[in-house]
Amino acid sequence: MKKKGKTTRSEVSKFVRGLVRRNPGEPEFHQAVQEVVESVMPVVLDNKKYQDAQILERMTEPDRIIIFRVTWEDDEGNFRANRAWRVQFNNSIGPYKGGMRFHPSVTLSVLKFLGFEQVYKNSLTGLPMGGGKGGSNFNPKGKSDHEVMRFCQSLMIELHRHIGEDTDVPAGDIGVGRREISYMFGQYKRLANRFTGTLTGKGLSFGGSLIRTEATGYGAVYFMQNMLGVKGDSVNGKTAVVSGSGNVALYCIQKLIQEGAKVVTASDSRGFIHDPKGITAEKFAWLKELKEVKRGRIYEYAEKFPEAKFYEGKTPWGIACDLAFPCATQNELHGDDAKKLISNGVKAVAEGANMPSTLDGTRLFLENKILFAPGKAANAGGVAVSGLEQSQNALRIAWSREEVDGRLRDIMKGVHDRSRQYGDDGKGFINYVQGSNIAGFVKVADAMLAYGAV
Ligand code: NDP
Ligand code: 2IT
Repeated sequence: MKKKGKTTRSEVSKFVRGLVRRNPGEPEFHQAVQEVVESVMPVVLDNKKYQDAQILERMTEPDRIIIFRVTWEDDEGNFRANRAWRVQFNNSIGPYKGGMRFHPSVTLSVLKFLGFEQVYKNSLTGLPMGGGKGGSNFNPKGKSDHEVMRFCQSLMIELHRHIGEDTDVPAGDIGVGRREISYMFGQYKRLANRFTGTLTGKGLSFGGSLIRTEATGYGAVYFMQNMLGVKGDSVNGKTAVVSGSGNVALYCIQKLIQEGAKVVTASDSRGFIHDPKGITAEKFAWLKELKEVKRGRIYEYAEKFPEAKFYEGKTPWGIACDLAFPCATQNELHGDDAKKLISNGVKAVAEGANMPSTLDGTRLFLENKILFAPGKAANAGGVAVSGLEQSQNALRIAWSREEVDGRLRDIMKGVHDRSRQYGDDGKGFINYVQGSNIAGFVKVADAMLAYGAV
């Protein structure tokens, strides 16, 4: 047994060394692969069919990457240029599917990590979706609606030839919400002269799905409910710490309030607010308007509600809580933060963001037997409802809120149960990292084996 453990470890480091050599200067991509390979290596070592097929080498190489320049004109009449990418990672079980991110920190490494994660996440949902991701180093913050429109239209002039309802279906992510999807879809429709479900997250009057806006945040809370449910517990009455104040964070907060939890924090890249009395439904309505309509900053919450305090340049992980929901961005929760949460008695963590915990942070949660739901499981609700939007578009129908929410709840239970199946150590602990990685991997790997040399 010990010998086998050692072999697994050395095979993981050998594989990751090769990956780093093949993909220099891509730390986020290395990190995402390392985490998955640590989980799936024992399965690969136990199955000659996977080794013979070089399955890990193939699954860590994207099918293709499209890189292009986006030139656009700002409101002062200056020409501006950005770089954009679409990483089409793996379409073994369905058309490429995944969001577009607009943020100055976007690099190829970031999009490869996100595309790689998306492959496993989409597999876990049980829906027929492959994995992809795209984006640009364009910064929508501070830009006028017209500037954002011109950027989106220019981007789509290139992207439109690479996507389609049966090829690749982009959606939103950081910096890409309803406004950006609408501009991109409008331009896609014009160029393709076809009205199809080629993007998801659309407006409700032109093919969007009810609950898509809420889906990622709601889904993270449903996943948490499933984890706590195994222990006969629930979120009701718990204190929760949430990071971020974008799409995922907002609807995570809303669902937590509805389920009877007390949410005491929210944040953005400038700092976090702590409201010891909790964000009530009334305060949430104000916050939602601040972020979604006024595009305001989180410190304004502390100006409006004097019981809250704004902590500039800080993250919320030092605030005592039962439940933690990192919902902002990658690597926002480090080993030291995990230690603070654990010493303050955190019971469970569900990642609304993609890879918000560092490898150190994740290890500490698992070693301390904290219920820990990794992003690819906990935030799968967003892409799952995107998948439901694709189905509705294909059928040319629109389901009710109740119908979509019911399906989302069922899908999140499915994601939970599949992750539990492969992550239960038989001694009372469920390692959801291992479970979700293996469950996501097996389905895609087996499809690739069936196809032969692809
Ligand atoms: P939004 O753009 O709506 O919000 C992002 C939030 O995170 C903002 O509060 C933003 O603050 C903060 N943030 C972004 N970058 C940083 C940074 N470098 N440091 C600190 N804070 C930062 O994005 P979403 O809510 O859609 O996405 C949040 C996370 O959830 C991402 O990891 C995304 O990949 C993931 N996700 C999103 C899904 C979706 O459906 N939208 C689905 C599944 C996962 P500020 O305004 O100051 O930049
Ligand atoms: O990371 C993600 O899963 C998303 N940004 C959502 C992708 C989608 O296609 O809805």
